[in-house]
Amino acid sequence: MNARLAIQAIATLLAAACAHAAAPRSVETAEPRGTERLIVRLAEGARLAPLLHGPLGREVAVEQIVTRAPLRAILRARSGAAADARRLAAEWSRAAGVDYATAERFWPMELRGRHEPDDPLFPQQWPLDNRGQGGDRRPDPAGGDVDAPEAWIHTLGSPEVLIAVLDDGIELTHPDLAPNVAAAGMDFTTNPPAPGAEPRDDADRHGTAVAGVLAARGDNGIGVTGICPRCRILPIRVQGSSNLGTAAAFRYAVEQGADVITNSWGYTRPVASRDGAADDAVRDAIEAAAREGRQGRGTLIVFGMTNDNVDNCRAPTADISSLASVLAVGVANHDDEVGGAGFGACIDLVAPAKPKDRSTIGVVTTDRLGQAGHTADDYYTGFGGTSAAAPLVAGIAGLLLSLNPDLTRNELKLILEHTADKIDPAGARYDAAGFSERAGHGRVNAARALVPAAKIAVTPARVAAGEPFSVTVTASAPYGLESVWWSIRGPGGDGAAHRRELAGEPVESVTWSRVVLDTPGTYTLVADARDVRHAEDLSPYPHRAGERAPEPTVQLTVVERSDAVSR
Ligand SMILES: [Ca+2]
Ligand SMILES: [Ca+2]
Ligand SMILES: [Ca+2]
Repeated sequence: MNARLAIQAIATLLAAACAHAAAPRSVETAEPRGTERLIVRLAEGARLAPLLHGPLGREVAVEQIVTRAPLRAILRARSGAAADARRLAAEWSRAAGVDYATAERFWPMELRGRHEPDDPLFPQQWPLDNRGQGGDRRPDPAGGDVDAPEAWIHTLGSPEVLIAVLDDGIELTHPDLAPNVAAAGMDFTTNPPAPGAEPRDDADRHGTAVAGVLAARGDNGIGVTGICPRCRILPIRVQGSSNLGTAAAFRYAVEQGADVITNSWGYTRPVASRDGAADDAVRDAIEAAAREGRQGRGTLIVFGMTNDNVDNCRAPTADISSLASVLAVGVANHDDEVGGAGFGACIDLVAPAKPKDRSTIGVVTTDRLGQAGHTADDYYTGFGGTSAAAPLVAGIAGLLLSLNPDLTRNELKLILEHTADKIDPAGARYDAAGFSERAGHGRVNAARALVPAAKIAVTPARVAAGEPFSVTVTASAPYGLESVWWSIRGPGGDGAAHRRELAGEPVESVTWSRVVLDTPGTYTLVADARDVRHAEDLSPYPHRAGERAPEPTVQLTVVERSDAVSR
């Protein structure tokens, strides 16, 4: 079977699995479909020929010798009947020298759509998988989270991906963090900086919570899981550092090979600088990291915006997140509502990290051990806000880099933005380009970010027969795009695909202009995109945008030519 056929087979299996899920329960007890084929394995040293020449051999033909030692062979019932294959398998399995014989059967199967870790506090971690744990009563339990279990079937994160946490130190010996901590880190609050980024005093409890959201070890049977359960953490202590110390911390992170630097902090009053956003030394270090880190691919620098409801992108409340080289993260709540925190023209994304109100559960994460930290426990259930939103986004970038370490900083940003969900349209008020000063490009979605995703737009959406319109397909794929295409379904559409081959860029937008339709009616335009790995990868990874999610569509109305004249 060639690779493309295999992928079609997987798609067919997926369709079969879906059909099975929708079928009545009796399907589960029905005999699975069989064929005339059976497979036998002989004991060590046993030979097939004597069996074939005896009474067992009369009704079968050898289709294939699969292996010779031990001997495995596929046989075929000469009658062609599945029932005979099952009877023959039973007879062969009782014969001397036969290890087993079993008939071919199509057992119903489904592709695993989720990976649920065994960490005991995971069921409380609603930003990863929202099932209404927070006491909210949303009608749609699919929202209000980043769809982590659906993302984790593709990767749990790679230990090759290093994410620096600039904060007030991290409890390095916490059993849920220690397996993912790359190094003891560095403390930049002193001059010279001191090795080790442990918390220093009782007030230092924030970084331990941030690190847990990012990369607490998952599937280890204890505590919580981070969004990137196998990424590595580089701890760096900056709380209380000077501008020179903070700038040095960014340079250190880059020198240590950080792929992403996550920051859940800001200055509490405007910095004396040209725009009040960032001191020149810090600004320079951030811009250099974004430009030159990762051998020129660029280090992704993520900042949480303020938890105050102010414009972080303009003076006098401008924040470090207003720098163009920073990915600025705002916050959404359980119910996928935005608002109540930092906003403005510089916001890129929001992440679900805000409890609905004081009565609902917060973000559950690691705490300093024992009496130290937020609680007397080793875990804390009351974290949240942009401090938790930033490491969620940083960790999803880590998952993307685990799939494709060559992605540039800008490509990471574009993929995260392209695949974000446009939550809370009433509160966000997205513009025509899909941007909102309250939600940025939307709420991050890890599952959508990790697979090919496409969107289609048509302008104008209503034309006269023969009047030109244009179609734009925007797509992303972590491995890079091989092609995008779209087709028309409707009265005068021929269904033919308008295809564009691409050169492997991870995000592309392609426009077909001056398209015309001569037959009035309502049309549906359907888009899809495929990644460059589709031909060689046989895993259940969906290599087409339409393979897992519904195909992206848009409606177009074509009216009579006379209507256009009179309108
Ligand atoms: Ca979900
Ligand atoms: Ca854990
Ligand atoms: Ca504690």
